Amino acid sequence: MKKQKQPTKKSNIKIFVIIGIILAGVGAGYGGINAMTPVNSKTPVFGFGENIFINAKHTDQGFSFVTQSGGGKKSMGTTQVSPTIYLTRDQLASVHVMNNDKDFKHNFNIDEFNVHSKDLGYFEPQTITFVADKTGTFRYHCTLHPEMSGQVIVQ
Ligand SMILES: [Cu+2]
Repeated sequence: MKKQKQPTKKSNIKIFVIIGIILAGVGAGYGGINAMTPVNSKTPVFGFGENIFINAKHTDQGFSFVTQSGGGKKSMGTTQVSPTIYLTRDQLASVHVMNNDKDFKHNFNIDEFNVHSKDLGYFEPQTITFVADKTGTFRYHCTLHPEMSGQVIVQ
């Protein structure tokens, strides 16, 4: 009787080890889908940050950044020029930039957080995720058009 119990215990341990390996693998795979590394950090983070939608626009008054209208009926007339971006310290933020200017390329930058989009063509979107890891008032801007700028306030 005793002789038979020994091998049973051993195989139980083996099963636990195998389950452990499987769970670790599933965990890593899941992380691979959802983890992203902010542009100013070496550590991948999970989940989604505060979403900031901003568009580059060209009017008779010149070039500007505006909040994305979203296309809904409610958003009619609520376009804000050079909107101030408010964040809390260590908050994860994803900036979704879109160029709505048919004639000119634009880019989006927040130098202090290593946020630099490429020069975006007409209707070209780019999302940049960063961590607001310091407090203060910073400037976002387009390097091609100095008048395109606004504030990022991290509290
Ligand atoms: Cu520009």
